[in-house]
Amino acid sequence: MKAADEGMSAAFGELTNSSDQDVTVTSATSEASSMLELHETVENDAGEMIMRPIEGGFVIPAGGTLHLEPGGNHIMLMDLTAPLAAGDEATFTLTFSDDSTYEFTAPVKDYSGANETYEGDDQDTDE
Ligand SMILES: [Cu+2]
Repeated sequence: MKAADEGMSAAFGELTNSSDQDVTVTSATSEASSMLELHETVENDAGEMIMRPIEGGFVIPAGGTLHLEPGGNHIMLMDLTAPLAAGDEATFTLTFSDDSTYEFTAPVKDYSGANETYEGDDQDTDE
């Protein structure tokens, strides 16, 4: 997770699917944010890179890995419940299309990137 005092932040990492079937992440929850969204980053008509909720969720291919990274797919923390400082940790729960869940803990790190513009918003995620 990217360190932030308030407002929005994002979580990045790798999700590996060791099964022989595609799986789809349909939602995420965390104590770190009252609302989370699954975002993709796309180019809009004006040629700007914007992020927006991904339609249908994150698909992790059978035997494959989904990379969550700045400038790409990521888990968006829309409204932090408390400041995220480097060294903190937060637990996330992913829900899949078959209603199964997966829980993991992610560390907070200082990171200067990941300042994509949110669709319909003139502000970026940075201070
Ligand atoms: Cu986002």
